[in-house]
Amino acid sequence: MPKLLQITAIHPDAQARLAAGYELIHAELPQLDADWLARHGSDVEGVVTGGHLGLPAGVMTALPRLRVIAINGVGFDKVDLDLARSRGVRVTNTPDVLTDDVADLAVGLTLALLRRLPQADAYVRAGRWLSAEMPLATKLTGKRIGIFGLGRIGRAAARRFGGFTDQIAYADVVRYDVPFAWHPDPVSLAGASDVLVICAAASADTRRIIGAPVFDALGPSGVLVNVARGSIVDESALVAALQAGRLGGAALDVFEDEPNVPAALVGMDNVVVTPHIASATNETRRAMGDLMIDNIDAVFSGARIPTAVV
Ligand code: 8YV
Repeated sequence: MPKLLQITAIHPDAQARLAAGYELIHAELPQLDADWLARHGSDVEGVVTGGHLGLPAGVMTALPRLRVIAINGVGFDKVDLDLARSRGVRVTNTPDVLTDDVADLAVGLTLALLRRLPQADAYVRAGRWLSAEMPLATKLTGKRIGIFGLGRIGRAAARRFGGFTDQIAYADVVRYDVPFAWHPDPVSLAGASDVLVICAAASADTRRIIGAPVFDALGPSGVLVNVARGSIVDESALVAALQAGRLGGAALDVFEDEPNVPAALVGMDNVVVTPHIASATNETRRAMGDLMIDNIDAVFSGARIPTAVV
């Protein structure tokens, strides 16, 4: 049986299927130091990782028999694709099967932020409803929604927000034939949006592209929603804009240095934070695990790889 280094947890059903076909070496990223790699590196023929983890270049180069990096996720921003190509290592991901969940969460976070659902829940639990009505919140229906990144997830989010408003715009490097207004950059999009939803893929081009000028364009009644990657947002500029009241609020599933969330964000009442759960449903994580294993099976059997990145 081929030997796989597994550095992320996957759905229990997928885990059972993986264990039946492969010899698994479990480790966490911080354990993979020079010592570990010297002892086990030459055994590893495949790596099972998450989109949020990827595989450091130094680890990839210390695995001489590596044939595949299988990502249990759609994002491949944490894998050096050129390095993989140059070493003849295949890289696979799990697109499509998680699109619905991520788009669902974009709507859920927007509603949670505008309608203050976490506060409302806490209000009832604390018995405060017994003495006073909760303060009023903000309406979603009719608001202007800006989608940054109109790929699969951005489109799915746009379809869902279409149930709340006909004012949907997007910014993307590509101008698509879609019934939404196109903006060439996120600042221009933010200026035309009440809710800016980040759905773009992380890359060197999108790194910290959502910064102070975007927050200023959104303004004190605008809000930011991020279900993509923390690296796309300039987190300290976000904290500064929120603290100064220059931005109305933020709902974030992803952060620059997960699982560390800046204390300043956690302390703010106009911020909703979730622990990178956009694809974290039973149904979707099972489907992601299955697709990831289909990819690995294909690499080792020589069949066509269902969803190869490299
Ligand atoms: C997961 C993700 O958190 O798909 C991605 O790129 O970030 C998420 O779906 C992760 O990859 C689960 O392993």
